[in-house]
Amino acid sequence: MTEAFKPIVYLKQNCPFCMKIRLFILEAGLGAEVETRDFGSGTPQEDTVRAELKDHLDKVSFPAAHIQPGQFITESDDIIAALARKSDRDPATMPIYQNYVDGPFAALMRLWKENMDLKKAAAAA
Ligand SMILES: N[C@@H](CCC(=O)N[C@@H](CS)C(=O)NCC(=O)O)C(=O)O
Repeated sequence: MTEAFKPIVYLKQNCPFCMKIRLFILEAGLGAEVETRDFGSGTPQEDTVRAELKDHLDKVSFPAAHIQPGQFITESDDIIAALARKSDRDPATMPIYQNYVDGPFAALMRLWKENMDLKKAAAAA
């Protein structure tokens, strides 16, 4: 990434989607080229971040990124794809990132879906 504009990523602590971005930035060595706004849930920092983003996104969710001047995006996969394009990196070749996505992250998503299905079944019973 050689352009003057430094992308900003907004990351909530302990958010599994945000963890994908953290690992990608670390493994790609982009720590100096991407600014990270890190905040905990329910903190004053979260209020500041939400106030900063609310006029730029239809719905604020995390991770979020100010990816180009005036362009804000959400969705972890879209943010990683945009950062990868800008920095000419390929996340598919990054073993730590890929291990997280295919391992703990995928397991978490499966458990989340199973939990939703069980709740629906319990509510319908
Ligand atoms: N599909 C989204 C899911 C993101 C998501 O569900 N993030 C949660 C935090 S873990 C969120 O933003 N919840 C709503 C909120 O905090 O306002 C992605 O991959 O980025």
